[in-house]
Amino acid sequence: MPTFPARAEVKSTCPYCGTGCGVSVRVDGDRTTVVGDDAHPTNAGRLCVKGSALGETVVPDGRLLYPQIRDANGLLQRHHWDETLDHVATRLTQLIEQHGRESVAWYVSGQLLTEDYYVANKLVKGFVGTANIDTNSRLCMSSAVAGHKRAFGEDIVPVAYDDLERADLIVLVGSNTAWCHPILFQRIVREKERRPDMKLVVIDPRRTATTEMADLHLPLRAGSDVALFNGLLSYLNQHGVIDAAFVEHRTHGSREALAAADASGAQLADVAATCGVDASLIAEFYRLFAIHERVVSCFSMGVNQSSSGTDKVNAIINCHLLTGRIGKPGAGPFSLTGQPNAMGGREVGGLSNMLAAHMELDSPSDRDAVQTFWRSPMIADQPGLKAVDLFDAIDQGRIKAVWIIATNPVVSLPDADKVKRALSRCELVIVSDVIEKTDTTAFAHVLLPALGWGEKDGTVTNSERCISRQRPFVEPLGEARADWWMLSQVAQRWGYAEQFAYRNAAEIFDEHARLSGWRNDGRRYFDISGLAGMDAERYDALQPLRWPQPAHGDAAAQQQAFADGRYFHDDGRARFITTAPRPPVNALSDEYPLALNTGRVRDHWHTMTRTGLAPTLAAHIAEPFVDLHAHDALTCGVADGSLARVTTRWGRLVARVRISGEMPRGTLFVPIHWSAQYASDARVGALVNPFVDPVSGEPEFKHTPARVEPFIVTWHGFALARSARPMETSTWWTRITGAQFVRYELAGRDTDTDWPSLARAALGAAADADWLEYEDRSAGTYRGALIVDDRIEACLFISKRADLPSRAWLSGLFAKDRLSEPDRIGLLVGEPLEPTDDQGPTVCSCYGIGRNRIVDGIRRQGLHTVQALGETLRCGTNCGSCVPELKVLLAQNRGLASDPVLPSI
Ligand SMILES: Nc1nc2c(c(=O)[nH]1)N[C@H]1C(S)=C(S)[C@@H](COP(=O)(O)OP(=O)(O)OC[C@H]3O[C@@H](n4cnc5c(=O)[nH]c(N)nc54)[C@H](O)[C@@H]3O)O[C@H]1N2
Ligand SMILES: Nc1nc2c(c(=O)[nH]1)N[C@H]1C(S)=C(S)[C@@H](COP(=O)(O)OP(=O)(O)OC[C@H]3O[C@@H](n4cnc5c(=O)[nH]c(N)nc54)[C@H](O)[C@@H]3O)O[C@H]1N2
Ligand code: SF4
Ligand SMILES: [Mo]
Repeated sequence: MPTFPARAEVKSTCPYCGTGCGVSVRVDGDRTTVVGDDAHPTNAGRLCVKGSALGETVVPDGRLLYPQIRDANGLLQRHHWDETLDHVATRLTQLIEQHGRESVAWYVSGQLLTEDYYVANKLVKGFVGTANIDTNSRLCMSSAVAGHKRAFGEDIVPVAYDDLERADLIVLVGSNTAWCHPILFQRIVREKERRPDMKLVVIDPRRTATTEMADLHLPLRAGSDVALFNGLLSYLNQHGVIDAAFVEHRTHGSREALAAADASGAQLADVAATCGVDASLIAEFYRLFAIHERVVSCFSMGVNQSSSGTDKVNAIINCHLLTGRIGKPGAGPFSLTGQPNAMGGREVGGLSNMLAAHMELDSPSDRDAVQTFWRSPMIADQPGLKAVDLFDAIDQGRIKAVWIIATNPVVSLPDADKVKRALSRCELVIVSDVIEKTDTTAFAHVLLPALGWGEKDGTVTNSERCISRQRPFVEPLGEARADWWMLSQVAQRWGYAEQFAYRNAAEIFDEHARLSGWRNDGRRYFDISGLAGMDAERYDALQPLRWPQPAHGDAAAQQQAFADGRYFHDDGRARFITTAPRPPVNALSDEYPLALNTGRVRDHWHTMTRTGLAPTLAAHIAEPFVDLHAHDALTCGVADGSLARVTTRWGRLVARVRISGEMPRGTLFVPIHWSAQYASDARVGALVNPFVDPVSGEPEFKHTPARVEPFIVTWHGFALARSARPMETSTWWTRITGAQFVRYELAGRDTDTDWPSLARAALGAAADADWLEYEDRSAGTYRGALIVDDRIEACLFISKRADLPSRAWLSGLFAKDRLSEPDRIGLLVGEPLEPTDDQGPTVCSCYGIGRNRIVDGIRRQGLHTVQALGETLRCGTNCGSCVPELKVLLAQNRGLASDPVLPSI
């Protein structure tokens, strides 16, 4: 059992995005307070709202506590760790003996610590002898990895966060940085405030919180980035913006790349037509790029998650190579990593086509190096299956067993219903998770409880190659154990006790560090051998630092990658890659005329297994939605706030229509977060086409042809209740975690429901209960509130239309110990007697400031700047993630007099 030393304050790293902010944690009884770590180089004390709300997720709710094995009746039964691990080891051995080692697979995650990841990769590639271990980074970073390897000869990110502060132009391509890397975005915004001449260009089909802050927004057609950057390459060449010496001596392939770029991009009008963007906007972007020597091009999922993702990456890198704007302060292409340890996973070779420590699976000498170092009986010599193919192989019965660790593929893979089917057919599904009920654990034959954040101990590496410690600060719940421990236990049962004798994370990190220097001699940039030899105590005290950290040589001098003009292809030169634009694989049609784009919202993390627990985070966007252009809504016959069905060739879902004004015509946006645990029918993965990039294998998550239709219901409703009670029987529902209650949004098709009886059955009817009720059967309206000891216990509101009373107002009533008389009257009439009681939907999650309050401040109090709003209402002054939304509200309401207060849901 890992022992946890009691400390007053523990420094750790945020387990969400690849920004990798440092946190400082205090535990007081069962309350955990998380603030930014002032000393961390990434965030210097700041945190976004997800980081600030971490304390709300360090809770026992929903945790997977014990190992379990499914019995012959299909029921999960609790077992001892020893029995469970014996079972896992024996069953895997049986399957390998019967069907060969390619019949078993692992599917892991960029949310594993480097130490867990290292052990998983070592076990599978060196001791099972297959490379059938892939990771959710296939869905995320694999196009960037492939692009880096093609251009640089090694997967190297040559930019650091300081470079953003040194740049004169920052280009954000396919990145909603304001919501997905908030602290990084704030560093950009602050620098821009300090140096207003610094320019920010955002390239994204949608208008987003990020584009709100941009000098120039190019709303290009989905998938057309290669055309845009080929055009840029051609333009730079035409205008002589070239570092000729660098191109000649440090690169190869410029001539071919330029010829290909000219073919599609020599004429601005052609680029404008392909990208669907006004030629003048494109010309302005090209001009800005040409005149600024210090330019950083950041890119993330709008680039990577595409059937031409790797080419997009290289088309961007080509422009930096032509201008020699790489390996210098304030310049370079910058792949923003998504998950907290996406980078660490690449260090250990987590992808099925990589070996450990940036060594290559297809190099005999690298294989020999790794095998010798590991003292392993074998080493995989063929690339394993990539995520989408891996689940296809499970579906086809070629893979008989899969061990899934720290990822939720039933939600997050494309064609996700097929993933369900594959898992339901698979002979042995082992799942290690921190949460008991997920869409994926539902298919497990063996469930292994893992340590959660706050219990885990190890390291992660962020977007700028900074290694930082995640330290434990609470005792593990139940029998949860480290992922590396489970894997090592199975290895030991297979007779590899010596090679997997780890007693703690420090020993694993030490081995990882040593391997990085093994037979390296400067051939690989990834080298942290200087960190080898730390004992547990020094490891525990490890301060954040960037790699490389070689044992020999000057680490500080090597921090600026490529500063010496040396790349990692055999000849030491970088490569231009010839790229030709191609549209998304799956074209729009009459049947599916709209392009479905998927992505993230500000306050949720992926499949919500953790952020779904935090009331603060549920307040910003409570429900799954489909965002579309007003014209398309009209054509499809759906109205703002109503429910719509979205259908593709692969699947369908139902979500709330939102007409935000952010979507270009012909496109839809649906968030990725809602699983079957949180909504009846909103798992967007089921709709996404499974086409992948031919080089990286990364799926085309951002483009699936779809159609939208009204989803007809006869009633809408919602319920709030202090103790969770199932309201999951209606046709459509979403569950939302509140501070003192659980909330359900509901809709249904049945008529003649006896609402008073249903309310009592679903929400409780204690003998001393006092029900405040109003019903108008002919109008289809019902309002009922259960009051116990003057406190509201639960309520249910039903209407034929979606315009129900304000949830924000009702949430406020749950915070009160006693209801006042006006509150009671409000419940009966269905609206607050005093309109200021209704804050509206939350905009600033940190201080819980709602839209109505902000609009009121702008209109009635004359708060006409973000600063004035912050000074008076506090909104936007903590994490700052809502500043772009404040700007939109200011633009909409400045100059409008008081009243009417916006309606709200
Ligand atoms: N709040 C929050 N933050 C997160 C996460 C989270 O779940 N929630 N997840 C983390 C992870 S793992 C990741 S990978 C990152 C992802 O971070 P981002 O990549 O910033 O996020 P996404 O919302 O997936 O997509 C980014 C943008 O790409 C745009 N886009 C779509 N198609 C195209 C195209 O063809 N070209 C261009 N140029 N743009 C396009 C979309 O409209 C979208 O606004 O976020 C990390 N941070
Ligand atoms: N349509 C669409 N799909 C997408 C994307 C998209 O943009 N559009 N983005 C893709 C991207 S970039 C990503 S990164 C993926 C993310 O997709 P997933 O990885 O499936 O999402 P998570 O919800 O983060 O899943 C992590 C799981 O691990 C558990 N967990 C957390 N910590 C630990 C731990 O330490 N050990 C163990 N054993 N379990 C742990 C959590 O409870 C959770 O169940 O989604 C991809 N899918
Ligand atoms: S930006 Fe937010 S989510 Fe990302 S690491 Fe920092 S605090 Fe965590
Ligand atoms: Mo990701």
